[in-house]
Amino acid sequence: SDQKFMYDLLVIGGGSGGLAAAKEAVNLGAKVAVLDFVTPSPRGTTWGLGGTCVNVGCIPKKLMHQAALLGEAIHESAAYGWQVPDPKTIKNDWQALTTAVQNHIKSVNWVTRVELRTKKIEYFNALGYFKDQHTICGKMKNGEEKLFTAKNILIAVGGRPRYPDIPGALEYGISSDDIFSLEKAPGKTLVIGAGYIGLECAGFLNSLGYDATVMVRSIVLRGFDQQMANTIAQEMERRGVHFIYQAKPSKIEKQTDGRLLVNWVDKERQTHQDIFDTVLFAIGRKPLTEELKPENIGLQLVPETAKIEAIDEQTNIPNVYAVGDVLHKKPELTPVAIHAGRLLARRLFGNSTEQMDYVNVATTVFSPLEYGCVGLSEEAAIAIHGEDKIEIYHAYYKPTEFFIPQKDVSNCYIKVVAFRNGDQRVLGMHFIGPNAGEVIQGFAAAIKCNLTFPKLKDTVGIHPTVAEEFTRISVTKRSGLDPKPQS
Ligand code: FAD
Ligand code: NA7
Repeated sequence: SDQKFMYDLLVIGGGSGGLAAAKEAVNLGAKVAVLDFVTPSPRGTTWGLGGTCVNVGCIPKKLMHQAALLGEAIHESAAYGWQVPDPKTIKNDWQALTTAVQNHIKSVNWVTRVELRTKKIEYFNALGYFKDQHTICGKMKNGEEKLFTAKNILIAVGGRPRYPDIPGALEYGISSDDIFSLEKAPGKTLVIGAGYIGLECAGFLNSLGYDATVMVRSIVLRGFDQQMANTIAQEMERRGVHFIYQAKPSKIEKQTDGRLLVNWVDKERQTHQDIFDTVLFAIGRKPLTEELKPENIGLQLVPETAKIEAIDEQTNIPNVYAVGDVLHKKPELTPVAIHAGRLLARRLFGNSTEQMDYVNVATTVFSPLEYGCVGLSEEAAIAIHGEDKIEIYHAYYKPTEFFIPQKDVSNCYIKVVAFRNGDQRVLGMHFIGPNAGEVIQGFAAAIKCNLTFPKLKDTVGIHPTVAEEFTRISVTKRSGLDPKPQS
């Protein structure tokens, strides 16, 4: 280890990317410290070590989604012979749910703490900022400051939910930082923003029995295949989620009864209002880069986003690196942060030259009926390669398990985007239906191995599954033939 510095690697941010890099670095013999600090949300919510995914992201989100799926299953089970009490009398207990979710999170926080100790990664509950390019000042909870020096510094500070600049937003609104530990049941909820976080929250709240409304400024799920995105919204609407399109909130006021009066403006500039118990903002996330005092070392941020444009995770300051949600134009996903952090540590301390591949990363929207995808959307493929070069295959399908409870199959839909000629390489796969993430993950590996459409068709399905529908797909959009199941 370099005698000039206290550490070989100092990581700012103990979330998905930072912890993965720290663990890999110590495994390779480096001396490592991690600073992690959670600034309370505007309504005062705070949490432990591990970052967004564990505390206020993927994990609590998936657990609440699971609670929603179980509620659905209770209703279906009668059709399968289960003698359940009248489903209308079955209710979810919000306190019991949040307690179970929070207990799981606390156990993960604890395991993370223990793992850092056994691996001899030094952990400090301190908010870090740059003094110079090798020195970080860490501010502890009690206000005390401590200096840390390191040969290499990794920025893995992630981001936090944004709030709009309208009266009442900060005072009365909440975000995904608060919902998973909310003491009181949310009641009638307005979710503002139609990205994946907004749709997921509105989806599980509706399924848990709360009146949920999504306010959409422009389109649903920007960046995703728009036909798939609209199908997801249609399915949510069918299940009772309300959508207000082309609307922007303008004011939130608290009434004497404690409920929230929300004003919004439509595209004709007409003002509307309604009363909600909870207003949840899911309008995107802002990176926590300004707080690092980047000006102290001349660290460049992208002006429009305040994110970091790194080349192979290296910033414009050679010994300062960045991974995860702070990276400009990279997918904001936990496995992306982890993979990039791990590979970076191997390059820094393990003589590796392997670079992170950010292309064709699969993802899933855990809406009530899930949407999983990998690769290009229909519109992106056409924009990049031209309509003549692209073939779109699509199909509606009927999951076997939907028949007995007579579940609606109208939005179970899949799509394959491929080159029309040559090897007919598959460029994108899109799946709406049960267990979408489980379905898409394996196909993501196939795409990484240059899956072609003939190879997909030559794959023997597993019957009866929903994933096998991809091996049966044959109708092209171009043909105009009916993509509905013919049986
Ligand atoms: P984070 O995990 O955010 O960690 C950064 C840490 O650094 C935090 O603990 C922060 O408090 C701390 N910190 C910040 N500034 C400082 C400082 N100056 N000093 C010290 N510490 C600091 N991804 C998926 O892959 N799948 C999902 O299903 C999914 N669902 C999500 C659902 C929600 C509601 C949200 C909000 C996110 C979800 N994500 C999901 C995204 C995922 O959580 C992030 O991509 C991931 O956590 C990013 O990791 P990171 O290491 O960049 O940052
Ligand atoms: P996203 O995916 O950035 O989506 C934000 C949504 O909020 C999107 O529908 C926006 O509409 C909408 N939005 C943004 N600003 C406003 C304001 N001021 N008022 C109303 N609606 C607004 O964010 P998420 O929170 O879902 O996800 C966070 C990140 O995780 C995201 O960047 C993903 O890459 C991963 P728009 O389409 O801009 O009109």
